[in-house]
Amino acid sequence: MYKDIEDIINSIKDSSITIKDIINEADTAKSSSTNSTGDIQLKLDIRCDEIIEKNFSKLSCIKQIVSEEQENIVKINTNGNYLIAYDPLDGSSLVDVNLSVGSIYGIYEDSFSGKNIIASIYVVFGPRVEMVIAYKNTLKMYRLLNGDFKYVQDIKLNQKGNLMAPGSTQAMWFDFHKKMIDDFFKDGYRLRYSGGMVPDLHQILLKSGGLFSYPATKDLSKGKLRQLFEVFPYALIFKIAGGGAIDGKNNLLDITTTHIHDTTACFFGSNYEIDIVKKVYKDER
Ligand code: AHM
Ligand code: MG
Repeated sequence: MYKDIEDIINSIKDSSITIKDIINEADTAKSSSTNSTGDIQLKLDIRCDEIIEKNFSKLSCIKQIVSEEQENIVKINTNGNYLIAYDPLDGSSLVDVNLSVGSIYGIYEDSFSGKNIIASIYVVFGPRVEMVIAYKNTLKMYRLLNGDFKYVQDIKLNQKGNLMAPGSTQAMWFDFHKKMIDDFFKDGYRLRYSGGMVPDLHQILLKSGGLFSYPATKDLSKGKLRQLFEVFPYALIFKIAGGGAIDGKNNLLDITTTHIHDTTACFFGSNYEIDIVKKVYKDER
């Protein structure tokens, strides 16, 4: 089993090295197509997706893959053991303003559902390229140096942090949500929100805690972020980091997925902040 996971990690390393070059050089113009959520795809999204798919297709341990950029599941090997859901380049429109972006991968067994996720990996493309791997109760960070990913540190959250990343359109927030976020700021929390969940969550993880939220809103009753590609991978990461990941009331990994592109409200943070969210959301909605 470990050999399979190692093969998957090596495939992601290879893809990431190519993606880094593409980000540096690529055309960030819009393509003529939209993805399954209706976003206009950048040529960059499509190229990154193709690279990842090509590399995963070489691995016999993979049964199926599904990308945020594709409508359907792609079958790789009927006898494979693993299913991988991935977002090839999350926040890709930020490349044009030279902010950090990232790739997110969730590795599942048996079926694409939160309870079956066994490992997750994200890669941040910023001034540096860093990879974080959550597997078997460990959370390890690596950095790309001279063509290779070198181990840097394990990641652990404090019980309480001081960073706040409040997502979505504030005009659409419910009043109780707005009051909760305002109260965090009154309590001294500092705003850290770039609009890219990978660097925003990376900052919270590395600076010991806080809260990232993408709530249900008046216009999006199930939030924006996708369960399989974005939410479940980070839910596993925050669990292993010693924090929490909830939809307001329930643990994110307990959510039932009915469609591969389902979204959900989500909160990721250290325990102190997650407990406050639970208290506020308990009596609402
Ligand atoms: P994308 O998958 O289309 O790139 O969108 C996902 C991104 C996340 O990285 C980020 O947290 C969120 O969208 C920001 O959305 P908003 O601008 O509504 O806060
Ligand atoms: Mg995304």
